[in-house]
Amino acid sequence: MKIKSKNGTNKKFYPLIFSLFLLGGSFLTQNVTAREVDSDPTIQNVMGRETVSLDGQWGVIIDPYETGYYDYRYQPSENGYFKDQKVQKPSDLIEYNFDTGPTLNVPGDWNTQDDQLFLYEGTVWYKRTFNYLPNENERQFIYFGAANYEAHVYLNGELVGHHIGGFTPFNTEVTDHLNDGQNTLIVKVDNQRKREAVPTVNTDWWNYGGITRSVSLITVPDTFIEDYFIQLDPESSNTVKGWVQMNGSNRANQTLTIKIPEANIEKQFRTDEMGIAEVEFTADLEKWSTRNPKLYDVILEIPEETIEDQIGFRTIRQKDGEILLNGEPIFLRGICIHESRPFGGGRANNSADAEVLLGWVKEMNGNYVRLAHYPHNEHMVRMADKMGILVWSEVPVYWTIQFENPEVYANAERQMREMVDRDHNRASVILWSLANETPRSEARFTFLSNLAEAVRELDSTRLVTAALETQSRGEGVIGIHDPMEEVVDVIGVNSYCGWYGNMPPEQCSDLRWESDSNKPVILSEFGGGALQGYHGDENERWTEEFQDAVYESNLEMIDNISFVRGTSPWLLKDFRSPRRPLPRFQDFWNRKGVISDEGLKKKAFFTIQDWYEKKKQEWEE
Ligand code: GCB
Repeated sequence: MKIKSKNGTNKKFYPLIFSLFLLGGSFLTQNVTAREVDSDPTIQNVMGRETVSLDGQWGVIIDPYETGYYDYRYQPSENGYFKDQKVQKPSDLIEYNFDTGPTLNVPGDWNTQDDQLFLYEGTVWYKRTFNYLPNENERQFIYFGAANYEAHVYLNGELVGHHIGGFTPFNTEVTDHLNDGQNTLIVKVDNQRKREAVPTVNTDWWNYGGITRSVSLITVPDTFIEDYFIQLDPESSNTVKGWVQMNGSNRANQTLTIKIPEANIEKQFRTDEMGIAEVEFTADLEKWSTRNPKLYDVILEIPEETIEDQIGFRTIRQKDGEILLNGEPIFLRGICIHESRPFGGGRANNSADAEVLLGWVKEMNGNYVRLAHYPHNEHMVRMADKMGILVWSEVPVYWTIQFENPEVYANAERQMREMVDRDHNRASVILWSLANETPRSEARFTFLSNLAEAVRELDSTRLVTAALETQSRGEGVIGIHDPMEEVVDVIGVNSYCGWYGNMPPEQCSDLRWESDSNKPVILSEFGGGALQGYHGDENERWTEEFQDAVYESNLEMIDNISFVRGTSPWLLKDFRSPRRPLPRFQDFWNRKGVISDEGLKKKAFFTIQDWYEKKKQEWEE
C-alpha cells in the first residue's frame, strides 16, 4: 500500500497552498479570482469534531442574470450582493435586501422548496449570520458537505472560498476573517449546466441546485489532525497501514498516538517535516464484513487534540475472476440508488434518509449498493459501515463529457480526490468508479486511464471499476469488449435487455454472454420501468407486470453467466428526471425504481428479494 499525503503527488506544494490561505486574510479582496481561493485541503471526520451547525433557514436572492456578481459592463462587481449593503439614509439606492426576501432551508435543494425554483438553473445567493467569540490558539473553518454546482463563499464581504463540483465537500479557513460578535456568511451557488462541466449538460437526473448538504463552522487547535487514512493492508490481514496528516505551525516532529482500546492497541508515531506520520502496526482485529459489520473506536491523539472515529477493518481484492472480501469470494447482491429522499422527491441528506434507503436494501436481501452517479452524502457511507452494506462510489463522469479537454480532466480528478479523501476510512466502500456509459474513443481511454492511475495513487486498498456498455456479437450473444477492461479491477456493464431495444422481455433469458477478460463482472445496471399501482398484462409497458417480466427474464439470463460476481439493477427508487416527460406514466419521473417515488414497493422488488435469497444460500453468506 502506498503512503501518500492527502494531496497525493502534490505533497510538496502543500505548504505553499496552505500559507496562501493563512495569508488570505490580509490580501483577499473581490479582485482575487475565485481560482486563487480553491483547494483548501478538506478536514477529515467533520462529524466527529467540535462544530457549530450553520444549517437552518438562510435568506436568499434569486439572481438569474447574476446582477449581484456582474456590473452592467459584465465585469465582476466590487459591490456585489456579497457586500450585503444596507440603506443608511432614505435616499439611498440599494436594489436588493436579503433580510426582507424569501428563505430556504439548508441543507436542501431549492427545487423542491419553492415552486418558482422547480426548474430553475442559475444563481441563488444565500445569507446567514452567526455569532462568534474568539479563543486564543484556535482556528476556524467553514465546511460545506456539498453545494451544487459552483459556490463562491464570502465572509463579511470578502471572498474566502470557491468550489466547483456538486457532490463533494469543501472547506475554507476563516480564522483571519471572523469578527468578534456578528458575522455574515454569503454564498453564491450556481447550478447552471455547462458543456465543459462534470457532469456535462446531458444527464438522466434532476439538476437539484443549492446548498444541498450541511454547513458548519469547525473549530480546531492551532495544530490539528487534518486527515488520516487508516486501513488494513490488502496484502496482510493483520497489518494496519496508513498515514496521518497534521496541519499547523507545530506539525513537524509531533508525537501522534493511535489507540484502539478494544483491541489493546496503543502505538506512537512521529510526524515528518511535512506533518505526516506514516503508520504501520500489527493487530489482531475482528474483520468487518457484511455479516458482522464490526467497527472499532479508533482514537488519534496529538498534544493539542484528540479525534475519535469508528473504523472497520477488512480487505478487498480481486483474483482469478473472484471478488474477495477478507480473502473469501463474495457475490454482490446490490441495487443502484440515486441520492433521492425515500419518500417524495428532492435530495436525501441526513442519517434518517440513509437508514430508510439502506434498510430497503437489507430487506431485499442485499449486501451491496451502487451509489449512482456521483458521490452521495457522508451519512450514506457511514450508515453502510454500520449496516454491513458494501458500496460502489462514483464520480459524475457520465455519458459524453469533453474527454479531450484538460480542464475537464482536472475537474474530474479533483472530484475523485475529494470523494476518496472523505471516505477513505469507510470499510463499506470497496469500489471507486471512474465513469458511466462513456462512448469509446482514444481520448476517453486516456482520460479514464489517467483517472484510474490517480485514484490508485490516492488509495491502493480498494478496487477500481467503471460502468461500461455491451455489444451484440451476432444472434443471441452479448459481448463485453472495451479497452477499459485492461484498466479496471472489476468490470461493470449496463445492459437493458427487454426494455431498450427490440427484444421482448421473455427472450432475454436465452441470451449468452461472453467476456474477453477474466476479471470479475458486475451487471451494474439492468431493469425497466413501471408506474406503481398500475397493473395489467405483462406485455403492456408501465405495468408492474411488465417490469417484473423484465426482471424475471434478466435474472434467469444472469444465472447462466459464469463470470458475474455482482448485480445492481437500475434501481431502488423512482427519481426525477427532465428526460422523462410522458404524461400519466412518467410526469418527469424515471420509473425504473422497484419502489415508487412515494416509497411503495412494486412487484419487481419481491422478485429481486427472492433471487437474492437464493444467491445468499448459494454463496453461503
Ligand atoms: C442508463 C444510465 C442511467 C439511466 C438509465 C435509464 O443506462 O446509466 O443513468 O437513468 O440508463 O433509466 O435509462
